[in-house]
Amino acid sequence: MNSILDNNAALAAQVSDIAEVAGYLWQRGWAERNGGNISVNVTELMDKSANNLLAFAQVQLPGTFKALANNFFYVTGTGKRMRYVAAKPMENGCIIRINASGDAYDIIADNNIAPTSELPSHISMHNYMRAVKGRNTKVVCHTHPTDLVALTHKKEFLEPNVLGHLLWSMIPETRIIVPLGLGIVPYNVPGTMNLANATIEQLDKHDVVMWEKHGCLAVGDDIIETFDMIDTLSKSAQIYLCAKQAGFEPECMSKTQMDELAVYFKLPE
Ligand code: 2HA
Ligand code: ZN
Repeated sequence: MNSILDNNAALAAQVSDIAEVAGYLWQRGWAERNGGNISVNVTELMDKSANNLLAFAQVQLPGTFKALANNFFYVTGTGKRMRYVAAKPMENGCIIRINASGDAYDIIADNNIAPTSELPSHISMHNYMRAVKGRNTKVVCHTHPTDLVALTHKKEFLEPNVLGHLLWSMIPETRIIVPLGLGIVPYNVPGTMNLANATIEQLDKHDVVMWEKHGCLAVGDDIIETFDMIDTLSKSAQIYLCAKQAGFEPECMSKTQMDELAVYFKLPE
């Protein structure tokens, strides 16, 4: 079967990175059944002929996302499993094109696979990052890291900055690789715009947020680096839980040690 990737090496390389990360999400045990979803803005990788591709069907979006007009995204498919996205990304995801008014999309390649049910929330986050934050982030990645989700079951960790600071204090890398810390979004029904809007509020200050008792969502410039942020936070969560399982309270890096890192690596405050 012909694929849109056949004559576009840059797009093929991007989809290959997405498949690589989908494999990591599965291997980590963060992507049971169809858990998690990924969208990546691939507009800069598309060639002009993509505009002539026939669409399978046009679907209305639940709003107008002007900053994404005429943009293209790779999106994992609804109900699709990450372990199969890893093996066959174009059979478990699709390329969509947002229309010129930013209020609808069509699926243009390779197959007529409906995007993740979280698409309206992903699109609203991509739009927010570009229109309001003025950033060219390309990735939204949502997954269910067991250790991080476990920590959202403790009420005091849901207070602003508590969990983020605790995870920063486990290992220097976390302060450096996730410099904007961790946002917390109270429990909401998955796939709803309530959850999306509460997430967007946190994306004002953070690139990674925890959804209480559900999962993690990260925005980033690059799918590999977006995965790395979640992976590093998960490492911190494992160190914390390992110490607790061994029966002691971890000492944690001190505020002075973390502030020193911020100065040395010129991290945002
Ligand atoms: O796509 O993880 O939150 C499946 C989910 C929804
Ligand atoms: Zn989820």
